[in-house]
Amino acid sequence: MVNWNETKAFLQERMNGTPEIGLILGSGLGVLADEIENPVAIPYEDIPHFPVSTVEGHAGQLVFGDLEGKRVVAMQGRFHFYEGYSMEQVTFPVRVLKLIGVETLIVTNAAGACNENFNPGDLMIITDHINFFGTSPLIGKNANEFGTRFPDMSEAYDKQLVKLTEQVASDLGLNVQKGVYFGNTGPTYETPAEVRMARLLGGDVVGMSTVPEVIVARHSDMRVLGISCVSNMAAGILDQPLNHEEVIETTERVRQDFLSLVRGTIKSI
Ligand code: 6GU
Repeated sequence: MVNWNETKAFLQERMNGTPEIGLILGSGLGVLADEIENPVAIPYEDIPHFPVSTVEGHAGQLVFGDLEGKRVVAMQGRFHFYEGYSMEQVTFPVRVLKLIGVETLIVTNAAGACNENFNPGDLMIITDHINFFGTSPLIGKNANEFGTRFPDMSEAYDKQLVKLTEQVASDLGLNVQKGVYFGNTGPTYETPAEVRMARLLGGDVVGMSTVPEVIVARHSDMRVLGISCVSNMAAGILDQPLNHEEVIETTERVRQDFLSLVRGTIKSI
């Protein structure tokens, strides 16, 4: 078992005030952390018990500071199950955020659309998810200090935060989608048949993250807001192959809208 107190004490000695909001920034969305004022950045490798990030383009640090007048902490770079991290490692930072005072978690990702009405570049407010990882981060002895054995998931994504974010989008003149995030392990993108399945089962977008973190966040009763950036149409929808470069390029194109939406939402929380 992990000694949470070592991680907690280490961060509390260094952070500049208690963060109310935590942010997990997905592929290409880590730039939001660069906008944090009065930043204190702590590389993951310096934090006791923290897994260490491997993927390029992920800075791999916690950034504490102020954003839109709120105290925040951002995870610049996350841990993916497909990288070989255990579910416990993938979700370790979420529990750390809980321990240092975070009450609201904003989780972001790049995802592929299986809903044909969506377009690359769309932003989607996550209303619910489907855990298709074939496992759960909560398997094993229950961590009673965080939450109950059988957590309720009937409102994994906070309805009030969904509403608030919709309002912010409307005020900014941004057209946003709402929908269900279908979580797969990756690292392959889905086959066209798997994309049809995801759609048939109720998914609007497919991705390789978010679900484990949200499960652990809800276990400890954090309020969750999820935002997907639709970087591409999922396989078989368009007559073209998928590539990681397209995912990165599209994310770069919608970066400004993404930043405005998240900043606006943080301001009005
Ligand atoms: Cl099409 N699938 C998954 N699983 N993750 C993605 C994606 C697709 N596009 C971006 N991320």
